[in-house]
Parts: sequence; C-alpha cells; structure tokens
Amino acid sequence: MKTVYIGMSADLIHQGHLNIIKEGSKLGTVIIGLLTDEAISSYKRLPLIAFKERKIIVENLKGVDKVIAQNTLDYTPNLNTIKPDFVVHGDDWKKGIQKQVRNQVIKTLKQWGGKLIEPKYTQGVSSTDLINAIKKKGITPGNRMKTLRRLIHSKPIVKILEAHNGLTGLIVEKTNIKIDGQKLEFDGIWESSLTDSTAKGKPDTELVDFSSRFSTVEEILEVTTKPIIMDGDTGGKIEHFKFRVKTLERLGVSAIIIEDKIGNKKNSLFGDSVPQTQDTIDHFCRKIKEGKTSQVTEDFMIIARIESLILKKGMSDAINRAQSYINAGADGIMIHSKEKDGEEIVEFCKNYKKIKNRAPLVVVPSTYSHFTEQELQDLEINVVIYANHLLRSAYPAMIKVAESILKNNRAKEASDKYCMSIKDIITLIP
Ligand code: SPV
Ligand code: MG
Repeated sequence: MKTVYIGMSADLIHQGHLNIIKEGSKLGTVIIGLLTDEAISSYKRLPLIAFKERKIIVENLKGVDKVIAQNTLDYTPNLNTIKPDFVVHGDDWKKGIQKQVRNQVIKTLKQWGGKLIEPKYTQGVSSTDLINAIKKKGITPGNRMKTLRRLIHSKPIVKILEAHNGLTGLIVEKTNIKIDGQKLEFDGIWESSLTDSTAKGKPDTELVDFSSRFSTVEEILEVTTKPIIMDGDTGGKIEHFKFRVKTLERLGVSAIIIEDKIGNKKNSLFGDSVPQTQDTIDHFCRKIKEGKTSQVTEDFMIIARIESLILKKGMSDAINRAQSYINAGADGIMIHSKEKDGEEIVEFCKNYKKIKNRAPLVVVPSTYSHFTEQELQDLEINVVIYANHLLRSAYPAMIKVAESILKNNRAKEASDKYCMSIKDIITLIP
C-alpha cells in the first residue's frame, strides 16, 4: 500500500478539502499533516478552531487513515519522517506565500522518488471567505476572551495596539498590510487608562472611574472581534476588584493588567518625579489571589504589572516581585520602564528567564520604542503593547487643523491639507 501525505489547516471543512482527501485515498493510505495553531498563525491568522478540536474533526472524515501534527508551514520535517509516495495539494499554492513551501516539497520528495499530485483547486469556496463572513456576524464573549491565551501560546510575539473608542477599535481591528504575500495585522486591543482619560480631557489618575472605562470597553466590543486587554490601573480595593473581574469576564474581555501601586495613582511615565507609592508584596499578592478566586472562567487572565523600575526600587525588587506575583497566581507579568535605552528591560528579561513557573511576559515600549519586535521576541517577551500611539498621532493633527482655521479665517486650507474628504468620512463606517 502506498502512503499519501496531505497537509492542511482544516479550520473550516468544505468540499475542497473533501475532494483532496478523496483524490488522496485513491492513491493509498492517507496521512493528514494537520497544521498546528502555531504553524497557521505563522503565515495567516489564528485558526477559529483550536488544533485539538480540528484533529478530532479530521480524524473522523471519510478517507482519512491517520492525523499527525505539522508544526511548521514547511512540510520537510514530516516528509523526511514519513517518506510518503505522494503528497496531494490543490494547485492553488503555485502562487503567493505557499510557493516556496511547494518548491521545498518537490525538492524533498525527489530524494526518494515521491510525487506531488495537484488536483484542480475547487473554485468558489475558500476558508478565508467563510471566516470573513463569520467574523462579520461578530463573536461571542467566551470565544473572544479565550483568543488571547491561544495567541500567546501560538505566536512568537503578540502585537497589541491601543484603542480609546469605537473608531480607534476599528482601526486596530481592520488595519492590515501585505508584505511578501503575508498579511500583517494587530492581534488585539489595549484599553489604555492614559488614552481613555486623555480622550475625555481628564488626567490619568483613576479619575475616570470604572463605570466610564467599561462603557469605553463596550463601545470597542461592539465594533470589533479581537481580544481586549484592559488597563486596570491599581485594580482599586480588593473587594471591588473581585467584582470587576466578573464584569470583564461577562463582557468577554481577555485580561486585566493591574499595577502594584496604591493610593493616588499617577501615570508611570512621570516616574519618580511625582509622588507614587508602590503596594506591599503581601497586599498585592492578596489582590491577585482574590481576583483569581473570584473569576468564573478558566480563560480570563490577571496580569501583574511591576512598577519597581519606574519607582527606582531596583532590579532585584522587580524580580522578587515577579516571582511572588506568579506564586500568587498571576497569569502573566508586565514589566514597565520609562528609560529610553531599554537596558533595564534587557536586564530584567535575562533574570526573568531564570524564574520558576515563568508566566507570559508583557512590555510597553513607549520610551524605548526603537526596539523591534524581533528584538523583543529574542528577549523572550510574549506580548508587546503599543499603548498610546493612535491618540498621540491624532492629537497633533487636530491641533494643526484648529490653528489653520484660526489663521485663515476659513476652513478651506485645513480641509485641503489635513482632512479626509466629506465623502470618505460619511462612508467610513459601512
Ligand atoms: C496606559 O496606557 O495607560 C498605561 C501604560 O498604563 S503607561 O501610560 O506607560 O503607564
Ligand atoms: Mg494606564
């Protein structure tokens, strides 16, 4: 009996998949190399259905004899192990991002005289179109919530951009570019206390209360499907924090990040130029523990943010706190710094590697913005948050327009130079 290898994502099974399997089963025993979530998200999006579930579905399809994991987009490792007589794939991969993969498959098969069989691609049905149609319908709170954990698990680094209202939420949701056939987009949304407060003309001191912050979250939730990380400031009183965790879970928010400060909170980027008090390890650990005990789902994440470097308490304090917060049940650690060179972040990361039960690490490179995502990834950072950039870019544009109208006693110059057309603005939201 000949062996047939078929690589597939099988996120949404359609007749195209069934046709490939049927063609494969005419040739011999069919082994499906099911792409893992990591492999799929390395070149497109995170699959809607997680690997474990996709595996059960594919194992039960007619014509499939065995399903194994394909851990990379590259078929070579699996092909070298199995040495199949045939690989079957639709002929659509001759162009685009998969072209290289195809060439590699042909080269590898040649070593033992294997053959690539390419049935005609089934026109008129594509998983991407089906998924886009599903996405248009929206997402349930539970599914949205668990996406963040899945992303952290599947992607080398998760990219989060700030939003402070529905429109900026839409920008994070929809903005994408294509480089070398690969679609690049943000993975999720940071609901920033700084930008939410600033957009309301208020200081970032917990003055904008949680009722107001939650209503911003609702605005964003209504027009997006990507996971949301809530900037929870200090988390407030432990008694209140427990309720907030439940509220966020109900909404489908994926995580809250709370910072280990107490009392009159000021924005971290002021550093120690304003009075700010760090919480005790014991008290903050209690907040984490009580939050974790009160949550209803297994998916929601409580991420502990360490302010030791901001408040000049030293590296060993920061590391000590990271270990204590993880022991208290924190699902992740955010280390913050306002230094421009990023050196203390590099040092923290080196020390953090040695920590027991390492939890995902989050950074906010607002001041050390020259670090590339690859550099952060090399430091084993799991999540990067671009925390304030949509607001910081919009504000100077608005000031310019206001000044131009004053200077010219009319709007024409501002309208011509700085504004999108009336037609574009009225059709911006479909
Ligand atoms: C925020 O975006 O509100 C943050 C990050 O908490 S920072 O402004 O750097 O403190
Ligand atoms: Mg904040």
